[in-house]
Amino acid sequence: MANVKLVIVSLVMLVGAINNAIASPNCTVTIHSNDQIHWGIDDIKVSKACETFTINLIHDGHLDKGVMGHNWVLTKEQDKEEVAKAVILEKETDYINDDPRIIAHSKLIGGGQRTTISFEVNQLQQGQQYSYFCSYPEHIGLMQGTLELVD
Ligand SMILES: [Cu+2]
Repeated sequence: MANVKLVIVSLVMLVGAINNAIASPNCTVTIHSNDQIHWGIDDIKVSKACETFTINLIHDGHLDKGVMGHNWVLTKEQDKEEVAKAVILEKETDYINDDPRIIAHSKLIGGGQRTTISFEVNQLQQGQQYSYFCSYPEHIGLMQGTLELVD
C-alpha cells in the first residue's frame, strides 16, 4: 500500500513538472543580422514571467564591425530618436554613450561574430512601448523593432 502511494505521489510530481515546462515562458530571442543591414525580427514580446530576458545577436555577414557593425540597443519608444541621434557621434565607444535612457545594449559586432545581452525584466512597464535598434550610423532605418511586456 505504501508503494502505491509512492507511485501516485511520483506521478503527481511528474505531471506538475511537465505542466511547469509547458507554462514556462521563452525568455530568449536570437536575432540574425547580415551585411545587408537587415535583421529578421521586428517585434519582441517579453513575458512578465521572465526574470531576465536574453538577446543573442548573431552577425552572419563577413564585413568588419568598422564598416558593417551591428548592436542591439533598447529604449522607450519616445526616447529612440534622440538617443539614436546622439550616439551616432560616439564612434570611440562603438556608438553607445552613458545616456540613462538606454535600458540595455549589446556590444558592437562585425561579420562572423555573436554577442549576448541580458536585462532585468522588472525595468519594463506594461503598456509602455519600447524600441530596439542598431545604433551604427544609418542603420536604424532598416534595423529597428518594437518590444513590449506581456502577461
Ligand atoms: Cu547595424
